[in-house]
Amino acid sequence: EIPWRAQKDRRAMIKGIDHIGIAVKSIDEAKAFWVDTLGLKYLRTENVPGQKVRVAVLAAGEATVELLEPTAADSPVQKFLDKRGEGLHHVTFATDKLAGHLQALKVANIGLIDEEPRLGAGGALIAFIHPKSAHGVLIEMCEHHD
Ligand code: CMX
Repeated sequence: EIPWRAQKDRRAMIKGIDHIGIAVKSIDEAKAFWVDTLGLKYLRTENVPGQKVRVAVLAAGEATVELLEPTAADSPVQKFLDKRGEGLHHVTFATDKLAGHLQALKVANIGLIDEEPRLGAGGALIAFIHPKSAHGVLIEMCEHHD
């Protein structure tokens, strides 16, 4: 049984969808569909060395779509492309007090890829929940400080 206070804390954990990550072989090629055809506004491309990806950020209302292109053979996105091909890679929820929420998730026996927040795109703090603990979806939690 989840104590009342813990339940309340959990309801406050997710503030909204921050972005949806799409694994692509080439950002340049994928932009032809996502930007030129679908009309999402291109905002910027950045390198995220800690995750071995290049990320193109596209505006989609309150949220963004991130096109993820691997920058190394051992990038998690390269592994995903090899195994499954291009497609939906992860969903990212905005949160605050990320470190505290990670502790609560760990206590609840949720499989965490990152037990501590780490640095992601745009200088945000991020952490991943393993898809095995999330009904087959790779979930990222992110905390912005801007
Ligand atoms: N979505 C859903 N399921 C996924 C997945 C994904 N993105 N990636 C892997 N899986 C599944 C696999 O299909 C596999 O399932 P089965 O055992 O049923 O076949 C299982 O998870 C294990 O996958 P794997 O190929 O053996 O890969 P690893 O365990 O080595 O790595 C993961 C998987 C999720 C732990 C790894 O990709 C990871 O650490 N990801 C977090 C970091 C990341 O993805 N960074 C890139 C984005 C960075 C950014 O946005 O800035």
